[in-house]
Amino acid sequence: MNDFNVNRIREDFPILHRKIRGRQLVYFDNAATSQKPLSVIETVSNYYKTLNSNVHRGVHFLSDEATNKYEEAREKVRSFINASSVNEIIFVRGTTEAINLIATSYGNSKISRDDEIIISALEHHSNIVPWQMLCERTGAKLKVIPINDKGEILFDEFEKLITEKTKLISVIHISNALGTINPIKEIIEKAHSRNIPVLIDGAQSTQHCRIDVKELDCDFFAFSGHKIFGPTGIGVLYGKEKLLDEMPPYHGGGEMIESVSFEKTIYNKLPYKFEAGTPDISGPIGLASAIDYINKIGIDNISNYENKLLEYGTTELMKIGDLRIIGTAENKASVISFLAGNLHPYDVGTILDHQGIAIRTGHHCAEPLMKRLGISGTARVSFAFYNTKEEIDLFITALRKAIKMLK
Ligand code: C6P
Repeated sequence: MNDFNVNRIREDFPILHRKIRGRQLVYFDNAATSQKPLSVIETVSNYYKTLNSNVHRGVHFLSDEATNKYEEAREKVRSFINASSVNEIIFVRGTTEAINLIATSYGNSKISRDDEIIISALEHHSNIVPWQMLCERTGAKLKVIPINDKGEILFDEFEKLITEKTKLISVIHISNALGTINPIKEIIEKAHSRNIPVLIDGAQSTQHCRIDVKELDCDFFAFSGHKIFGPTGIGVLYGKEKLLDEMPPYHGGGEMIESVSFEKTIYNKLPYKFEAGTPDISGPIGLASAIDYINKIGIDNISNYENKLLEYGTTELMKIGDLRIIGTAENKASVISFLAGNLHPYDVGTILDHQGIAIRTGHHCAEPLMKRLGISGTARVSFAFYNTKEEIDLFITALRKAIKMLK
């Protein structure tokens, strides 16, 4: 981490210099969305200033240039996650849309009555509800891998859930609510030994650790641009080409067709088959800029630094009496959920906000997980590589103050 200079990095993020209620902003809500470096903001702004045009349609110069940038962005994403081909990179709105695409397109064509889909107790609503909707449509069944009290999935139980009726396994890589890092490589290996495809919800992992879809051998992988320092409204669905090729389109309309007549429509080839209508164009271009930024810092440097923040934050929080960390898995990313005594997380969050500290409170879109843990929600801090130990100190002081006030 010798060349990792957090103060230098912070200069790249204009919003980090904002004062909130007269105090220096401490932004610890990175799992909800990350902040953007100036290079990303300027890339998006320059797109509209100099490049704005529709893609894959025009014969004119601007359209050609916009199309090239859009497709260069696809190549950048391919290389970032080490996919085999740009045909495996589908631009979508975010993780939520990526999972809905699979649940609808793959689900409707490959899953039927009495088939089984396996998810885990750690899932975000985005990786629960689309499968429930599929089950309602088809009569398939949803099975859930249980977890222990630390927030780790029970691998033995997972193995027992697999049957000859299991048609898909869809699991979260890193829990947004607890920070647990799931053993996805082992899950994928086990699933593949039974010829079952696996979807990984990478919404909370792509910004924290190196993703290599070829090495993981996952069948589908989903992530959101806004959580990896890119714009909102753009995300990525990776899918193995063979599987995507066999799947029917998700949305119908322009761009996803080869030819249309009232008698028959021939669909476009990958990846365009899944990108109906005018896409978000500045989004992928902004996302490519975010990937450049991550590559410049180095994802391994990011992981190492964030692990130090996690360790420091956990140690300092544990010094506070009558405070419980929710989610104590052996393998964790830089997310810490906690409950202070019997104080309501919302009250804690509100008082922290008055001191310029942004955290998230509530069920974190993981209501079944909260139910499993016997709580209604938590206060959650989530760190990014531009956060500092000094900010953790400010947070701890403010939290002690909040606890004193609320008791
Ligand atoms: N979690 C959080 O504060 P979208 O909204 O499509 O970009 O991502 C949805 C999503 C899916 N899976 C996981 C693991 C997630 O964490 C999220 C988003 C945010 O934890 C907002 S609820």
